[in-house]
Amino acid sequence: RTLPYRIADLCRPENIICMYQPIMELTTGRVAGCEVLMRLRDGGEVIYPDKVIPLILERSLGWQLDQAVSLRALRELADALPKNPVSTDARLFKVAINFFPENIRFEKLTALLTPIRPEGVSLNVEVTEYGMSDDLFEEVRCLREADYLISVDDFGTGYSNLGTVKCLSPDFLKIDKSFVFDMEDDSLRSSLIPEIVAIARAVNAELIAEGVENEQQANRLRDMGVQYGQGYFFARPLPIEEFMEFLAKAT
Ligand code: G
Ligand code: G
Ligand code: NA
Repeated sequence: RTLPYRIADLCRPENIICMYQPIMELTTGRVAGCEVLMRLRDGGEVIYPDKVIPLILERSLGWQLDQAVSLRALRELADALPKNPVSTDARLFKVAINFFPENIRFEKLTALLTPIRPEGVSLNVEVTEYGMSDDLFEEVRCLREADYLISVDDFGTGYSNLGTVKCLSPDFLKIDKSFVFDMEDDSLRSSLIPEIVAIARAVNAELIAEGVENEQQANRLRDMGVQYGQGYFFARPLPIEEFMEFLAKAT
């Protein structure tokens, strides 16, 4: 059977794989946390989100998936982190999880996450820029009051303006990787990074650059005032065991 017909099966917990991509503090080189990125197991094959997300949304499986990913990731981290020396400094450790915009509801998310939130870990809820809407502001305000961190993902690719970002009042803006990729040839896009830095300052958010693939990018971003970086230069999304090895080496 073709993928669309198997999608509900693939979204079941036993087929969910969680990968962890480190997020680095650019000034110190320390690991600030990670982003959880899901993959689906299809027999011997691994399917990536971009291929299945449209199908998942079409079939209203978004909540099933976000729940399964959170449960899996937080269980794996709760098992693994205490065995790793960095866990002693875990208050600094931020775990970012992606949620579909319709799942960013205070009641729904806290019911799911409160019982499984590992000790000493800050949970960082990622919402894509194009998922931002008026009814999200109140949900996000409640989540922040309950000590959740909020990141706006793919920032710069949507249509949010200073006003929307100010209303949302996120902790982090994630600079979309397309801006970082274009840095070398000083394109229009990369010239916008200072503007993004200014927006972040105006709304009191910190910046995470995505898609950092080399040292020059990391250094330039740091010099422009971007606090955090994520990308292949530091590490690919890693399975939990390899992520723990990365943490052990980084400390
Ligand atoms: O790992 P990859 O680059 O293929 O991820 C692409 C995008 O898929 C991510 O940027 C994120 O927006 C989305 N994504 C990955 N994992 C999840 C997840 O568990 N839940 C949701 N809602 N989106 C995810
Ligand atoms: O939706 P979001 O932007 O959060 O997803 C990040 C995606 O970008 C993941 O699918 C991840 O695999 C991918 N990614 C992470 N780091 C890099 C990188 O340095 N270069 C490229 N090309 N992709 C990356
Ligand atoms: Na994301």
